[in-house]
Order: sequence, then C-alpha cells, then structure tokens
Amino acid sequence: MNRRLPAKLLLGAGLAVALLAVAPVPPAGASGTQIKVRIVSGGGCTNLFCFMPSAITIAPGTKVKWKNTTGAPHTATRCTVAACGVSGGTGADNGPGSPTIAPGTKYQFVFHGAGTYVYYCQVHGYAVMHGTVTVT
Ligand SMILES: [Cu+2]
Repeated sequence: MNRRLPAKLLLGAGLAVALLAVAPVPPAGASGTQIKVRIVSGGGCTNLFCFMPSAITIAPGTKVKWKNTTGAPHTATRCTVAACGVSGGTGADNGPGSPTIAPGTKYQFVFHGAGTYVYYCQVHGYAVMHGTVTVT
C-alpha cells in the first residue's frame, strides 16, 4: 500500500523543521530577550514585599518586565542618593522609572547602557524594597 501524505502536510512539516533549524533558543539574558522580575509578598522576602530576583545580570537590549503579584501598588524607580541613601548606579539609561504598578499589572523597560541600575519602590521605600540590574 502506497499511502502518500498530502503535499500541504509535507510542506508544513518541512517549514516547521526549517524554522526550528534557524531559530536557536537564545541564552538567558541575551540581547533581544526578556526577563521577568516578580514583585512578591511574604515567603522568600526579608521584608513584607520584595523584587524577585532582586539582582539580575542582562545583556544590552534585554527587556525587563516587573509583574506585581501582590495586592498593593508598587513602583520600580531608579534610585537617587536623596531617595535611597545610595546612588542609582553607573548605567547611562534614564530608568527604570515606572508609574504606579497596580496589583496584577506589569511595567517593562528595555536596558541598553552597560553598568548598574539600582532601583527601589517609591511606595514602600528603599529599605523595604530595592533591586539591582547589571547590564554587561
Ligand atoms: Cu512597594
């Protein structure tokens, strides 16, 4: 019995194989990728709320998405010495600088300039909530 697969099916399978072959999965933190930072409460936090992970290292061009999984509003705001007691770090980008991140919502920022970015939550303060992004 010589059953032949429909041409469309063969074409589709071939295309899928070709796409898999030319679209390697980029390593975590590679340019053009994204990384998630969850804003969480309770377990795993030293304080009531925290950014998790609180320190990340990424490549230029990486989009960082902060997702608020708590019932309270937060921000992801670049530090100043006046606001945090420490500087905002060495990175040249003008951010992160979120509006209020309401419960269940997200804020995203694409980092380009190499260096460090120290940020905090304006609602709860640096002592309770802060994090660092290092762009290599
Ligand atoms: Cu907060």
